Amino acid sequence: MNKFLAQKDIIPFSVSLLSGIIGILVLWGWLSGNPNLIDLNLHSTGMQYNTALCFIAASVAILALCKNFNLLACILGAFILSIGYLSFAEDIFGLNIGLDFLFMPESYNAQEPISKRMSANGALILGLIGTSIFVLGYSTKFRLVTRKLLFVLMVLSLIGITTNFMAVFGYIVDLPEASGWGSYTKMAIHTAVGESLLTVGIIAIIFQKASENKFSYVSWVPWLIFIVLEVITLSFWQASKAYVEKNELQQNTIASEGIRSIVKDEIESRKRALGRMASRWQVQKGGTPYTEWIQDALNIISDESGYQAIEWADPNLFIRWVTPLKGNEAALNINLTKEEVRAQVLLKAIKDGKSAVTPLLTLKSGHKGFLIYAPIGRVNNFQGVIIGAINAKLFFDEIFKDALTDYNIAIYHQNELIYERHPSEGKWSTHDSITYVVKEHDWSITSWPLSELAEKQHSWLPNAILVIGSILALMLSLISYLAQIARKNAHMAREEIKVRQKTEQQLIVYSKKLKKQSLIDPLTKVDNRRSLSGALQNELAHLRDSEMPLSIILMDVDHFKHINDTYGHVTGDNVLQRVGSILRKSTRSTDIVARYGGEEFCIVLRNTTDRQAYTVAEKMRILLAEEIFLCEKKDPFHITCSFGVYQVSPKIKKISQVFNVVDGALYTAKNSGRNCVVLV
Ligand code: GH3
Ligand code: MG
Ligand code: MG
Repeated sequence: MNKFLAQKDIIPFSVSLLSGIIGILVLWGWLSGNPNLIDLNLHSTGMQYNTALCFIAASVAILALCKNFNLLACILGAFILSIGYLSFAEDIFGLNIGLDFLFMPESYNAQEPISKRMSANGALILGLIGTSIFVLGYSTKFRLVTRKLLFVLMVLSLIGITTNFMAVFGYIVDLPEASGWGSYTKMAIHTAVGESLLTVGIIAIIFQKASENKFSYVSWVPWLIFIVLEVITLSFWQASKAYVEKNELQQNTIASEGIRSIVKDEIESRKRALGRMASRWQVQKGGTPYTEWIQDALNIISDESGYQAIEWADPNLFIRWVTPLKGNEAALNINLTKEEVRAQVLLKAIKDGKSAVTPLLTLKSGHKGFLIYAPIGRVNNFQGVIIGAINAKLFFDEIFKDALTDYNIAIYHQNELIYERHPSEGKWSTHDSITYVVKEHDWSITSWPLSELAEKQHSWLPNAILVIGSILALMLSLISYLAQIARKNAHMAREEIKVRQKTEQQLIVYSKKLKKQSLIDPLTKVDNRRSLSGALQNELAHLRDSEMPLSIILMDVDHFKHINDTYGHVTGDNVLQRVGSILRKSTRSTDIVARYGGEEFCIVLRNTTDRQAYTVAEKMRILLAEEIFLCEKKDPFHITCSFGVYQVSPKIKKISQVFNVVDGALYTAKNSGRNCVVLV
């Protein structure tokens, strides 16, 4: 890597390069009037002019943060956050402060506008990006970077990146934008991608600042996991809600269309039936065979539901017969021109020569209903009119008997309820109901799902997503928190074990040292009396069973008192040290050399007979006698030593017995003029 592009800068550099390119291309699209650059998938959700400007500013700002041009980053950050938050406020409060055109050259206002307002969430996240850039620049410049501050910026960035990710995801799975979060996910796809890139750049810089300041970000992890999962959960919750509502609306719309077409079809079919009856009789000149009229009418009544009566009015528009007559007597001899509404429809039907339907009215029987007029012949050949009087309640009851039984239906005529199915279900909720106005009859038909169906339609899925997602978010962040604690504890335990092991080793070394010290004579470095006793006791215990001889030499420096007196105690000590070392050198490693008392030494020789021991002692005596000792300011001098030698009898059990015997030999040596070896 060269000096300009350090390894740590690779991520911020590349993301700012990419988002910068996006910004420049879109800006170019706006300036050159190329909608393909502004709106990639041409659904009128293009990247806005201001967004493109902010993208360019943000990519420069991220580079500035990398290279420590903190003031520049602050200025650009302030620009971006102002545009982001102001656009967000415009969106949320429905304002227009002219921000959309502020930076746009005049001539572009005239162009066919793709919506020029940033989407609310796009604007909000741009605000967050601007804030992060500003705060990073400011805090670095004035050395105010703290771990908490970086944590907060990290949270903002994660909210930003997850929301953008969900917006991109919304495009991939084609989330609806009708309701819920979905309406906010429709930012342009390249806005979402670009904002994600910028956020990644900011996160990389946050990590840089954290490591520059040696902040550990490990403890952030549980929080960050929670935030990411919760934002994803909320997005899916809203998206699934939007989906469910869209489906529900679709289903209910289809049902309502069905209901409306049933009404229309049924009325049309009645009009046609009466029309057929009328056309059959229009060809008959002269009188009307009453019985055949009646038979025709009875057929229609039995075939089609809801008829109160079928009547015939003569060319003067007086009703001349009614079928069935019973209960409808009041209609006979009525002059149809007397009532305005009826007359209007009737005259139009006669004029057009086509069947026509009256609005809702009160029939002569007192029931609510409507009339169908089927003229016999046209105006110039007018022979009267066939009238179908239909009882509205019976009619609707029949036609809706088997239709869409999951839905409630209410039909109004000029705000008057004329029919309702399943009235026990009470009022519909405006949310679920769909109303159609049937203009020609002046009816409005409202339908809405019955509670059972509504319950089915109101899927539990969105809430399940919310609950499960939130629980997952909580659990995973908790698990990562516990894992961190466990790791920390394990680390501490390992450290403690290390310390203990070290201490134990030190203790072992120390105790070995102590043990050694307790068995060694500090002056001469040969074994001390304690060590000698232990070893000798051991040898005596095995002596009986062993074939091997054991010999012992006891040695005493002659006239040592005189040496001390003549050359001083320090020289005396030196003499003792030299004697010790000479004795050690003139024995085998299996032999024991020990300081028995002041200037007395004892040598235990394993697997050695008294004769052999004698030879060893003699050799020692000569070596010691030949050794020259030096003393400052005095002449060099020699010493002599006396030796007692004894091969230990297997019968002997106590050490004291051994020493008594050998001491006797030494005593003899002293008395025999010293500087000699005496064998027991
Ligand atoms: P002899 O030939 O009969 O053994 O005469 P001696 O003077 O050697 O015998 P004695 O037992 O009377 O004196 C031993 C002396 O050794 C007495 C004591 O001061 C001296 N001595 C004992 N231990 C040490 C020691 O550690 N360092 C020195 N410098 N002198 C010691
Ligand atoms: Mg002595
Ligand atoms: Mg002595």
